[in-house]
Amino acid sequence: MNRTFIKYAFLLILAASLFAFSACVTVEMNGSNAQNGEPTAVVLNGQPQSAEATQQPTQDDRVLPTDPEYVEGEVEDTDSSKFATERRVVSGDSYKSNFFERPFTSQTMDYLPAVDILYGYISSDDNFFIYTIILAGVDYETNTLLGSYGVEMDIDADGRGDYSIWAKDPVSTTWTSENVRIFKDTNNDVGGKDKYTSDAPSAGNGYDQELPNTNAEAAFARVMPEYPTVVQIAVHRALVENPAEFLWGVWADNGLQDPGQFDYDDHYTYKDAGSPISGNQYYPLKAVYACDNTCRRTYGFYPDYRIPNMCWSGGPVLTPTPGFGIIFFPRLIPTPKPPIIK
Ligand SMILES: [Ca+2]
Ligand SMILES: [Ca+2]
Ligand SMILES: [Ca+2]
Ligand SMILES: [Ca+2]
Repeated sequence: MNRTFIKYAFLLILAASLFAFSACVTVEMNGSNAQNGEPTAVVLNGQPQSAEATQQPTQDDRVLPTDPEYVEGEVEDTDSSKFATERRVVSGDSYKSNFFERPFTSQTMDYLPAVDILYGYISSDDNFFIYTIILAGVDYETNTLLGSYGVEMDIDADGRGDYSIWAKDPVSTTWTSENVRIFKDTNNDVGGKDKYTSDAPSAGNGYDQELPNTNAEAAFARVMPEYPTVVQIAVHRALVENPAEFLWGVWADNGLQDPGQFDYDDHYTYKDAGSPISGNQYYPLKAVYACDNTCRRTYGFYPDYRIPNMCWSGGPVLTPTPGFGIIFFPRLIPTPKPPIIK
């Protein structure tokens, strides 16, 4: 056995144990204890409004993200493939609390593996926060990731998202800023009146300002080389005000795709949004469809109180075990599964 093998074996074991450990302490974000009852749905239509988007020339001489080898935080999400053939989910969707598990078409409830998040990770380097989103599969027809993949960052930890960064229909396996867009909420109305629950129907302007992605400090995305179901989004620290402490959560959205309507559950009533849970009075999905998000993890701080949208189990956020703060990364990616239906 050579040293490399031993090292990888060790890391694999470490990763596996960490994984099991974190699975125990991870809060089911959209648990079945959807205390607030039915969701309110917000609908965004069509593609994100285009802001004279200004694509960067192909030759990019800006500072690019590095290859993240380690993760500094993870969030687990419901795997909806389990009940996909039954066109329903059994957990993970708590509409009124802004937790969505909706990787299905509207009305017909066809399963969409390319918008079914399984895991989200955060890594970083000197210049970037790098988010990794693992999807259940690729789109059945295009064999690619189809939709908008994004991250919301709450940089003042008030429970309201402040920035959202999106990559649409990513295909490049090298870092590109093409089709990567950055939105900011300038009037703090993401989350609506009550940041803990749905305010629908209300009409704030959500993430109302698009920032140019052509400056030296930019955001990039790529499909992870050799992993077609994994997308990575790298956000230059300076773009989001260099936060040391913040919350982050990830998204997949091939439905509304409209940051201006965030939070969706403040715009669309539960009834209009529909529900993916069979037996729910609002089943099936309607206006808020083909999307998935995770609860948010903290980065750089460990509160013992509940912040809206945070993954929450009723106790303090666990600090990383010394020596286990980062785990070997690509070994955790599940093998893509074959199509289940269709
Ligand atoms: Ca999911
Ligand atoms: Ca905030
Ligand atoms: Ca709200
Ligand atoms: Ca706003």
